[in-house]
Amino acid sequence: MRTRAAVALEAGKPLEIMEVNLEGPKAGEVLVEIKATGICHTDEFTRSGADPEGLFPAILGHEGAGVVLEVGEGVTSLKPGDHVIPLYTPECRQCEYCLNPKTNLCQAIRTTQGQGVMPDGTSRFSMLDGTPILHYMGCSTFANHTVLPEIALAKINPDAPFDKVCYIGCGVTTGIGAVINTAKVEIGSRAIVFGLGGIGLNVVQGLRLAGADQIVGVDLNNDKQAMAEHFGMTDFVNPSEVDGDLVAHLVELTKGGADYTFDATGNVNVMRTALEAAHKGWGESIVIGVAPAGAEISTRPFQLVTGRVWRGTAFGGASGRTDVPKIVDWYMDGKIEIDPMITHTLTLDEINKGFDLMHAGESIRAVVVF
Ligand code: NAD
Ligand code: DAO
Ligand code: ZN
Repeated sequence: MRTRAAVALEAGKPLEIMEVNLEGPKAGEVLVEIKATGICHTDEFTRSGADPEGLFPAILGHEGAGVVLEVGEGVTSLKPGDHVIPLYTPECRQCEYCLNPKTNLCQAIRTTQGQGVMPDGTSRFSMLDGTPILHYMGCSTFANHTVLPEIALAKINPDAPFDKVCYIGCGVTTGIGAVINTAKVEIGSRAIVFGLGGIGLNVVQGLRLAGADQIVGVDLNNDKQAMAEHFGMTDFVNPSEVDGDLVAHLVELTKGGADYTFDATGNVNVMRTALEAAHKGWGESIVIGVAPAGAEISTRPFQLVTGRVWRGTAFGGASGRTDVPKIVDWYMDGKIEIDPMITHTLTLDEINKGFDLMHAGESIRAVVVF
């Protein structure tokens, strides 16, 4: 079949909207009509050329929602008409990683996914002249239709609005999951969230859901304060307005350091501040942000000797096929909020505007609706 897609032809260039060929689903695969997709920082990391593992030409996008149109041979858990969210972290429920409750990093299709191809080693997308186009993060949601492995699709409530729940495909789950699955925050905790963007705001609402008493938000941009307060932030700190040492200021504000701190900036200096602002003896710091290629974190080892813990999280520690449908239900039941974070809605033809809004710091999430 043919479909319309935003194609990343070369690193650093705007995406090009074009008709592409899409082969139907092979065994174990599913054809999905994408109805909406968020534009995330990670798409920009790859589009811009900053991602050393970025491959081109490719169809980017990994935060989508849509409807199953056709299933390949052997697919048993999905049928045409099912509503789904693509998963860049799949859940095969059989590999050594899926069988270990300590991780969500299913490895069943890891190698081929990283190479931009389906598990059989080939791409389903090509240019009209036959040149192959690579998949991205196993999802390629910047296309009106895409093909995914069955294990990379979460079946969701059919009443859920695509233009909102697509955000659960990355940002919402990453932020809330970091609190609930990775940190396992207890009621009454004190927490600090560094970076109040698309991920940090969801950490803030995850902390409110977990019953944290104090939720300190840290951001260089004062415009982020009002939205973060709406989602549960109790104190706001702009590091550029703090006299003296930021760690000392945060330790004092949280009466000895926070039980939990979260980096949602991707800046390794911020990651160090986050670790050192965690409480001596028990404070845990969770790294969510993805740092630039080659960047390294450092601190004095004595920070760990004296009981602070440094931990990382991918996709909020969520096992997608199991957890994503539950998070969609939380949204449908009003337990979590998404709508105010979808600040812009665009057509596929306007997708490059979504990246401009991100650079200008004007959007939390821009969503393309097909
Ligand atoms: P964003 O740009 O929307 O938000 C980042 C926020 O950090 C902005 O509000 C910015 O003003 C603030 N900030 C920047 N530098 C700062 C500093 N020095 N001190 C305080 N605040 C600062 O980005 P996002 O979409 O929220 O993503 C955040 C990070 O999470 C990115 O690195 C992204 O790649 C990563 N991410 C990780 C996962 C995962 O599974 N671990 C998933 C998705 C995204
Ligand atoms: O299993 O080795 C692996 C890869 C897991 C990929 C996890 C990616 C999480 C961070 C990327 C940001 C996603 C938007
Ligand atoms: Zn697995």
